[in-house]
Amino acid sequence: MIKFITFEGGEGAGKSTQIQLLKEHIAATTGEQVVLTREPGGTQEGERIRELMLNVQAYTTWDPLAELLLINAARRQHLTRLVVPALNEGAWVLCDRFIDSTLVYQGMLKGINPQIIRELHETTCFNLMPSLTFYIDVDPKMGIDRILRRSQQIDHEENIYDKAKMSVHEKIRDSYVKVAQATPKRIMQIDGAQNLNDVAKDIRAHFKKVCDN
Ligand code: T5A
Repeated sequence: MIKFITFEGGEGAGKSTQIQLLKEHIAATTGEQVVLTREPGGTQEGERIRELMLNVQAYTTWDPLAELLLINAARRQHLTRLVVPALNEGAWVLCDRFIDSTLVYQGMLKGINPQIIRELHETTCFNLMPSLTFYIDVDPKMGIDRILRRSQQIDHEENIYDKAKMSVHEKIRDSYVKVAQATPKRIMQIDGAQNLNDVAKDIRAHFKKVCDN
């Protein structure tokens, strides 16, 4: 299903910025409805789970498997209440983070067997996969630097990962690169170190290529 598109990347990669730009591009070029959403979250219930999971105290208290179950609860709610109905109505759905985040953060970073993540996705989330994923790749130092600059400019809620050590961010990046390389048909790696407009241009070019095929 070509209309389900996800964005992935480490902290400060530029996902939220680029997903908004692609939303505007798709709405302007197709005239169709585009739903922009995020994970964890996307529904009232899911946003409450996001808060439980990502507040600064949460990192040390959640057992990794318990955290995975929370994410899956939020995801199922998100899929059944928002994503699947929107797709069934013919809308585009653009989601900021999805299953690849789980494979990277709960799988490769926190050590949960990826098979468990996949089986849970299959049994609780219809095994729904995006048709296209943009992985925005940046050096973690650049990503964290952007977040620090943003926090000086605007009041933006920091999450537990924003405060993690650089070695954690390096591991997140290595894991994303592995996931992207293992899934080249679906995941397009984009150079996020470029300026905003050039990143957006690369994303639109690849989007057009996929739509034309
Ligand atoms: N999580 C999530 C899990 O552990 N498991 C899961 O299954 C899921 C789904 C969610 C957290 O949840 C975890 C992983 C995550 O840590 P989040 O808020 O979605 O957190 O993720 P963040 O990466 O922390 O979001 P950020 O908003 O911090 O980063 P973005 O969205 O990648 O970056 P963006 O677009 O907000 O940009 C950050 C700043 O950089 C500037 C922007 O203007 C902004 O100020 N910027 C650029 N500056 C220069 N050049 C560019 N090309 C720029 N692009 C953006």
